[in-house]
Amino acid sequence: MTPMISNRLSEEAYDGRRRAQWLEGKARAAGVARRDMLRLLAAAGGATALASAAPRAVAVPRRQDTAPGIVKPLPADRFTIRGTNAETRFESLAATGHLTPASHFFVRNHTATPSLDAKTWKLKIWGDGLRGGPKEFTLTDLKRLPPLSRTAFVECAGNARSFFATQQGTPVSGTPWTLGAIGNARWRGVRLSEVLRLAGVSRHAVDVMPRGLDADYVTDDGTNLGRVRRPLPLSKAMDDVILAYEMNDAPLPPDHGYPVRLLVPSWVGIASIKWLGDMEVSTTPLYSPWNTDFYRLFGDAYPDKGGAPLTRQTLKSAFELPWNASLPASTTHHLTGRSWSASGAITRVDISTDEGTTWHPARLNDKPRTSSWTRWTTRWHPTTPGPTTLLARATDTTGRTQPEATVHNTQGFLFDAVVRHAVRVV
Ligand SMILES: Nc1nc2c(c(=O)[nH]1)N[C@H]1C(S)=C(S)[C@@H](COP(=O)(O)O)O[C@H]1N2
Ligand SMILES: [Mo]
Repeated sequence: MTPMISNRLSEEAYDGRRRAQWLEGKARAAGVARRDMLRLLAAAGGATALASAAPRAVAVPRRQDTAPGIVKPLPADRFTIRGTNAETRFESLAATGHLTPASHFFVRNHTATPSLDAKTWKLKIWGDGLRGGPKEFTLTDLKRLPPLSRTAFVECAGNARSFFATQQGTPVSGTPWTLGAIGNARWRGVRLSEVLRLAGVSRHAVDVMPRGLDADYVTDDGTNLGRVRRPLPLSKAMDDVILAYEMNDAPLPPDHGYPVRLLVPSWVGIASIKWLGDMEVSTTPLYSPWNTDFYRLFGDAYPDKGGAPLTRQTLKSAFELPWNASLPASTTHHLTGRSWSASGAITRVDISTDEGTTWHPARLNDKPRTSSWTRWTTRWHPTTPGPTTLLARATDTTGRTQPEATVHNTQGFLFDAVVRHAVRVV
């Protein structure tokens, strides 16, 4: 088993360092125009440093439309860049429907989006859990199999982790996401179970280990953890997992796993390995840092050596409003938001505008389904100007309701508490 290291690693510091390295590389690369440099530096919040080096440079707006290793544009009104990752601004989802277009979908990259050729791409399946030898599948091979579509969200296990610090006063390590490390899309592809059967999976197999084709992940202290990979028990792999080649009726965009990613419905985002390259099938349990050191719960409330590897995502709600939004008093506002659960469909969403003293149900606008979000609306007629907190609390078919606080874990996973959304009545 891999030795414990993650508790010493700060994902956030790593992200920052990666960004600095990337900018340095870009700046050194021949032919980078000053305009682009300014743009890159503005994106990194480094415009001040440049301004002193080049006092005559014309100020450029903070367009923030790029991030290290991400291919698609990241306009500042839709995304907040966090190191090598891009968080969706929840308020920008108000302009989208039930499905999140790629133009608004968050990106979580451990390293950088690779440039892959679908024509030469192959998925290699290998390991002692196969009856015959290794098997290879081209994209054409996969597309010959019966296709299947499914709407599901991909959500980072660390989504909303910043609220451990800001709302509960217990800081955690990792990318300080607010609520936008989630997107809901229609995924089309083939069943992993079908491909595993064709590959000759044996009845003694217990785990599979999908692995991405992106670069090795090197931690802040220089440890090379190899390529992003995380074991999946065979029971899940043979259940509802999809080898997806389309997102919202178009080929997967580069940042979301082109040409083929795994889509593991309901599970933590890390399970849905992007840019899939190979998969080991094993008769003994498999380990990678992503199921030993990361994506488990560590902390006072958990066993000394940590809880079991995370599987299902949790339950959350979010308003489609900017933080500290100004809302005029004595006006009826139609507030919108979304709630989601990985364990069951959303059965109700309750709203409070008086610190949780009274709650009233929001109107649900989608047919609620597990692992896909439900949009809701509520009316609010504030009378008194001043700072106010909006609360939205979801309940799902298993009877679970969002709690007031989430039990602390050091890496800030699975935040499920009601988020206190600050607004100002003006
Ligand atoms: N190969 C590879 N797969 C990956 C990752 C990665 O960095 N490399 N990040 C994972 C994590 S932590 C999450 S939350 C999701 C994010 O998917 P998205 O970028 O399409 O939103 O992809 C997962 N799959
Ligand atoms: Mo993630």
